[in-house]
Amino acid sequence: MKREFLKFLALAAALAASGMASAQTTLRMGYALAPAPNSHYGVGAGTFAEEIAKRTQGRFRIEQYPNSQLGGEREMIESVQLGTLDLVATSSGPVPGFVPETGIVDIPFLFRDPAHARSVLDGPIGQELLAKFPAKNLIALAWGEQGFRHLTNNKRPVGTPEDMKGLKLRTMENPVHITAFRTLGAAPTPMAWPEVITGLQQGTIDGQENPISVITSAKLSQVQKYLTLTRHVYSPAVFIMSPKIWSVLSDADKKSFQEASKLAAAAMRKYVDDLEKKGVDDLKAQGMQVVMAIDTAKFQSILAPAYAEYAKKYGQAGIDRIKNYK
Ligand code: EAX
Repeated sequence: MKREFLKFLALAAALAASGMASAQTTLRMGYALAPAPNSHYGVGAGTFAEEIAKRTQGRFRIEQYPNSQLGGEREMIESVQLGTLDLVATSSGPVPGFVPETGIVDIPFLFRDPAHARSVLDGPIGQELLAKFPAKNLIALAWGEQGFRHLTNNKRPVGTPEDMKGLKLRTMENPVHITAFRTLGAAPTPMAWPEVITGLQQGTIDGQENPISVITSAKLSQVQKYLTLTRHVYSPAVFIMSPKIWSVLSDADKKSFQEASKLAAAAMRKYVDDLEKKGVDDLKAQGMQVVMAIDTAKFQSILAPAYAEYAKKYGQAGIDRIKNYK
């Protein structure tokens, strides 16, 4: 009898162990654009999935939900907050609505170049911002990237701030961007990304602004005639995870998720770098009329009242700390 019982125990333990070994947790990750290789998000999510599988010996599987199929970015972040979605790779657009302090990185003409932005976001300033997310029931794993944003529209070639007057311009649902475009004299219309292409087709908006990565991936050359390389603002992305999942991960798994997100961000940045080189030529070949540069100082001087507002909101010291960061 005793022997039988021990046998039973051994069997139960073996079953449990084999069950454990094959147990796989599937996590869902949403993002706005096409899967790899057709967008920087797709490439980032793909890298993330591979690295997680490798680092956790397949215990975690990342299932991708591209092309806004789980909603706009604000909705996806809300779902992550509620725990009905596990992960999102998103632009910074709606993020200040959740973590207001992050709006500081959306200030126009703040970053000189990608190297400056990347060193700020990967350094203490960027990490301090990521550390603000848990208080809002979100875990920010790492900053990713979209590139510098440029203006597209169907009305006219925009070369000067005057050309922006009255343009019905879709902006992200981002208070910093809305202030900037209002100050420049455009008519900013905040709108979730999934509505933008229809809005451009139907003429409810004249234009929008996004990096070459997004313009290319979303095939905006089919619905927009003019492109101006304004580089008016750097566009970060961020990998966000639900605390519901994060809180039950072992320390080793947490480390794997953080490392995987950093490699995913690196893959996004490389993709953006490659596109910056050839993307504009491709868009020209697709028929877009391109204004290659603007007088940045002129735009900045018109933005003076907006800069005063940002200083009041985020503190001039914090803004200068980013500007002067080396
Ligand atoms: O996340 O909403 C936007 O303009 C974003 O830059 C884009 O959808 C990619």
